[in-house]
Amino acid sequence: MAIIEGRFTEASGLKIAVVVARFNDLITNKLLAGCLDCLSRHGIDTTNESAQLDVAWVPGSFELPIVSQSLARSGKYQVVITLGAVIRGDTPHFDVVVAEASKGISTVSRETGIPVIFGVLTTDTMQQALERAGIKNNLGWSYALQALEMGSLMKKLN
Ligand code: INI
Repeated sequence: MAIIEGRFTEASGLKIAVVVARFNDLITNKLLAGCLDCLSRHGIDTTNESAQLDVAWVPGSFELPIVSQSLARSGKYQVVITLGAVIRGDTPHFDVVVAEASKGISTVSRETGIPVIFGVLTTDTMQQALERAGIKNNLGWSYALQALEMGSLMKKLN
């Protein structure tokens, strides 16, 4: 029996792209900070000179799939992390943006074979988003861990 699982400590050789939505950047900047902190503590070079990490900004979560697709297809990265925050508030736009972002991201992942981490917070209120972006817990950290695990796992499978 083979047990196939990813590790969190195989940063060397891993190249990661992070795509961040500028909409609700109070939240997404915090997610990005948590994400980079986790990557750095697991051995990824997150300095400005890094050859292991690139960060792309998009206007909103709706645009995460197209840019993830371009990065995944480039062949330069083993994992792509998306970061966004969609807050329901009073707008019906919420459902459209969440549906397009989630469907689009999973499609890119399956069609390119590159894991694309779904790091989009979907909350009813700004308070809930703040709690998940650092007040209680920073989910950016978890998304980074999931990226490391998937990068390592895919290396074993391919
Ligand atoms: N984009 C988000 O990332 N979060 C939101 O909460 C949001 N709301 O509520 O509208 C949002 N809208 C912008 C959207 O992602 C696109 O950038 C825009 O529609 C242009 O295509």
